[in-house]
Amino acid sequence: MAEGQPSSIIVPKYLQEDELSEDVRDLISTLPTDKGWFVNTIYQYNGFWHVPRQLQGLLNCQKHFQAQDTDILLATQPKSGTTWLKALTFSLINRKTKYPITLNHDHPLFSNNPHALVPFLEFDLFHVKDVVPDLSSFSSPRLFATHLPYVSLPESVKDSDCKIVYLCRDPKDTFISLWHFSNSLRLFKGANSLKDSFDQFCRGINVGGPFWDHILSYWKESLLSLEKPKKKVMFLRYEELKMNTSFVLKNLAEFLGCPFSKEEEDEGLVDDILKLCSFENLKNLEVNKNGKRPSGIANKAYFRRGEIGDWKNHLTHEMIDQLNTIVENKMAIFGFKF
Ligand code: PAP
Repeated sequence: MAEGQPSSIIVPKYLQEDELSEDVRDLISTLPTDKGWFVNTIYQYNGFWHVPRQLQGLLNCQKHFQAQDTDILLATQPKSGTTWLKALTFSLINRKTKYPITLNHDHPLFSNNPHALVPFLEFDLFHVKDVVPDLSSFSSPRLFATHLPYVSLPESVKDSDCKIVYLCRDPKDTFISLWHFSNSLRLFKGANSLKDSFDQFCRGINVGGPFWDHILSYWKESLLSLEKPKKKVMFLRYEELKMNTSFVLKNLAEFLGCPFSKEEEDEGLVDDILKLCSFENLKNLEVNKNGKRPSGIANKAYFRRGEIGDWKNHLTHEMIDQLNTIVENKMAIFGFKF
């Protein structure tokens, strides 16, 4: 148990520091540190901030993960809509083979949290010290997720034809979602204050931060990939997905090589997937109301409000200006705006 954390609290496995391998311990002893939101200390590696177990997963998957050309990797920063993207993509790619879309509770999304269906490379598969996971049970196309920035992806992901779907979200909403999430885990005595967390977020110090560099790392790759014969990175925004979900879903299906046929559209399959993966449907399922991840985190922590603009209820005018200015200063020169 880390200092500052009350003894009655169970720290989720993926945040525990006691099972780190020798090389990760050696590495973190050399890295810049700051105060963590979930654990006492976070570490800066290759320009981005990580919890120690994530670093172990990062190094392990960099070393051992062999991407296949047919793989699909969903990349996000924490709290930018990962759970939703997992549900949508899982439904899309499996609809013609293993899991036809149905709203009568036969589909795996009715009994599994989306995180159980689409594992994170660094948190769920390659996170255990000295263990290389056996991925032979995954059928093609294999679907994985990651919170890693582009620079830290395994080389085989960059060198293969595997596809990457990146989803970003307005940092004001990402921040509020992350702040609520960190407090809902109640890992520390007392809550992380909004002001302190905000100051850290603006300095880029949060898991996956700086947010501007994380987003730009994939934004630039998505632009580069437009010039290649095969588009590799599809760049999505939570806000677009929310406002124009069926249009984005159809584009996503095209990009993943499984476009909707006319018959499917006529049968209303697009709408069925949207209903299946909607915030209201997923949030109210028994598995997401009362289930837990193997890490110990309650599934309900992934479904809070699912809206655009909740930041208006929390941030002062000064805070809003501050975050907007960061976006303008760091991102506008790359043609990126929120
Ligand atoms: P993760 O990166 O830790 O997996 P992630 O799923 O990205 O978390 O973030 C959770 C956010 O997505 C929550 O936002 P909020 O705090 O602003 O409410 C959650 O409500 C939202 N979310 C989860 N599922 C959906 C969904 N089906 N539709 C829209 N938003 C969703």
